[in-house]
Formats: sequence, C-alpha cells, structure tokens
Amino acid sequence: MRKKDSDCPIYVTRPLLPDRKEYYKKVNEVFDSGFLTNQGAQLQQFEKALREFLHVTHVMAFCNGTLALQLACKALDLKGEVITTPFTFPATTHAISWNGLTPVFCDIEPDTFNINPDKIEALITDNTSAILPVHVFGNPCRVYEINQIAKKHNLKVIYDAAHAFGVEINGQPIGSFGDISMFSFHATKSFNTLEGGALTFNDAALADKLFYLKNFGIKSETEVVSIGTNAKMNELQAAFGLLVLDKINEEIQKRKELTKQYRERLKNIPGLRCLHDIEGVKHNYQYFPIIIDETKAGFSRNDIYEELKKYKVYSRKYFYPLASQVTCYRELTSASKGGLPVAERITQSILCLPLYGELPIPVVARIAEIIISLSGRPILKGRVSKDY
Ligand code: T4K
Repeated sequence: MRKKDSDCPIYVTRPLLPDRKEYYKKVNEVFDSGFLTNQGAQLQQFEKALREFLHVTHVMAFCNGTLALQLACKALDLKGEVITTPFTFPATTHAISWNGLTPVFCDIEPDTFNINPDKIEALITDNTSAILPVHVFGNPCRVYEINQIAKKHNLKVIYDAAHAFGVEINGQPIGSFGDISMFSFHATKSFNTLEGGALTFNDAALADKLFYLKNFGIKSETEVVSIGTNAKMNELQAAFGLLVLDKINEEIQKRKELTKQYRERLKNIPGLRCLHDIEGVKHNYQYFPIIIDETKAGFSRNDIYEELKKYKVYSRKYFYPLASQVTCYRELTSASKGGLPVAERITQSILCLPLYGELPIPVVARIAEIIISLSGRPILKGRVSKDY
C-alpha cells in the first residue's frame, strides 16, 4: 500500500500505474508462456495497440527512449553535424554524440521553448545531415516550417517526442511528422512502461533496419547483417504498457483539469507566466512549466523552488542547465556563451510544478498559495499535503 497521502512529499510527477490485480494476471500469462523477452506475445500485442492509439503507420518498441533515439540516428545513416536544441534533457544530445555526430545547437522560441525554425538555416553547412528538434513539454514544434527547411536542404528530421505521447496537430498525430519520432515511456512520463520507448515512422524500409539494430544485427540464426545492440523491450514492460494504455485518456483529462486550476490560480501574479494551449493542438499536459521574470515578480525561480521545498513540494528546474552548458558539450562552438540568448534566459527562469493525475486539486491550490505568498501576501504555515 502507498503511504497515507498526508505523509507524502509532493513530487514533480508520479507514475500512472495499472490495476495491480490486472498486472498480476498479465505476469502469470508471461510466466505461463515461458517467454520473457525477444518479440513475445505481449510485445506483439503492445506494438499493435500502440499503432492504433498513436494512429501511425509503423511503431517499434524499445527498452528505453534514449537507445531508441540513438538507433534512429543510426538507421538514417546520419553523418557530420546534426542541428538540435539546447533546451532538453541530456539524452537528446547524447544520442547524437554516441553516433559519432556533432550536435549543433540552435536557439529556441520564447513561447514554446522549442527550436526556432527561423534560426536553423543559418546553421546549415555542407556537413549537416539532419535536424533533431524536441517537442518540449509536449508542445509541438513548428513542424511544417521544419519540414520545408529539411526538404530544401535534403536533410533528415528526427523528432524527440519523448514528452509528446498522444499529441496531435490539426488532427494529425505528432508521430507522423519527420522521418522518425521517438517517444519515451519512462516512469516519469504520462504514459509509461516502467522504462521504455518507441519509434514511429512512415518508411516501411526502416522497419527491418531498426529491428536488426535493436537485436544485435541478427536477421536469422546464421546471419548478422549490421552492428546492432540490445535495445529490446521485454514482456513485463510490454504487458505493463498494455494496461497503462487503457488508462491514459483518463490520465490526460485529469492533468488537463489540474493545468486549468494552476493557470487560473497563478494568472494574476506579476512576472509569472504559464504556457497556454495552442489552437488546433490536442495537448497531453505532460508537464506544468512556469516562467518567472524576477525583475517584475520580485522573486526568482530559485526562490519558488526553495520555498516549495520547505513544504515538501519538490518542483524541478527542467531544463537547467542547458544541454549546451554541461561539461561534455560546452566547448562546442555552437554552445558559446551568449550565442543562445533565449535558451540561456529561459533556463534561468523556468520551473516545472507537480503535475500528475492523482494530484489532488487542493494541493494545487496550496502550491499556488505558497507561490502567491512570495509576492508579499501571507499564507497559513504547514505542510502542503497535511493541510488540504
Ligand atoms: N528526450 C527527452 C526530451 C527527455 O526528457 C528524456 C527523458 C529522454 C529523451 C530520454 O528518455 P528515456 O531514455 O528516459 O526513456 C527524468 C527521467 O528519468 C527522464 O526519463 C526524463 N526525460 C527526465 C525529464 O526526467 P530525472 O533525473 O528528473 O528523474 P527523477 O528520478 O529525479 O524523477 C523525477 C521525480 O519523479 C522524482 O523526484 C520522483 C518522481 N518519480 C520518479 C520515478 C523514476 C516517481 O514518483 N517514481 C519513479 O519511479 O529524469
């Protein structure tokens, strides 16, 4: 049993879990089958269910999102430089580097925090082979412009859609844009398989290539056709995913309501900005980021982070530092200080507040009150979780 809610700290997220008894049944099925991995029955069912849910032509499951992204770069035979965003989790940049490619950082847009298509063309050289944008926090990139640039310069596009499960743009599934999209099914994502990930793509020729890459390059008992690795999803992950898939729409609805509550309660704080829904986009409410302009608010992002901690509320500074600021990438020319002004500003002022389906509305109210209190208005002291 989970600890009583009133004793629990409030984390930035909590995983969506399947019904325990249903999962035990699935575990029994797996045990009875004697197949624990390597394209078993659960995985086959899961990939089919995913394809239907995501409305995409091809989907392939992996043991995690990072390896899936690495293999996506490999499958497209990328060479040289890949233009990407600095405002992301390090896994995005690592997937490029593990392929022996050079990440080239492009600045982001102030409203969505996604790569700014207007700044991509200036970074294209004879060595550029691809663009790797991220749909940060589930907000879609300007995919039509990115597609045009890619076509004009004959570049591949791989979307890091780690946060964008279930998102649609004008009725078109997010996983159908670009050459390949990667979804993360890590425990911290609204849809999860404990650890896990998937690639979606339209080109049937990629299916075999990706399959070999994730399965040691093995084509048959006697043929190894490429330098593959082991990136397979196992049967217990797939079974978990099948059950979580049944609950994901309800989870997104709950997150939508909580997002509405946050936006309503935080709307009149000078210098504090929430993101808003984009017209024509079906959102998934993966995260709830806020931006604080310290000069207008009179308090900083770090002040909110520290104040919430006193109440056992653990918000997160996603994404600080920028991928371009970490030791392994900061010497790159495109990472130079001052060269990514929007990203450098956003990383100092962003904070993700707790958001997950089971988060009670009174806790959202209390978190908002604590933030409001920083602007001078008094609030009652006490632990957030105890007082709702
Ligand atoms: N691309 C992007 C844009 C990504 O954001 C990510 C992953 C990837 C690629 C790579 O995908 P994967 O290879 O992971 O599939 C977390 C996740 O580990 C990571 O998957 C995610 N992005 C990133 C944004 O967040 P941390 O270091 O913040 O995780 P952690 O362990 O501090 O978890 C955050 C909070 O969540 C905890 O304070 C408590 C709660 N939590 C966490 C776990 C793991 C739970 O309540 N239960 C849990 O099981 O990186």
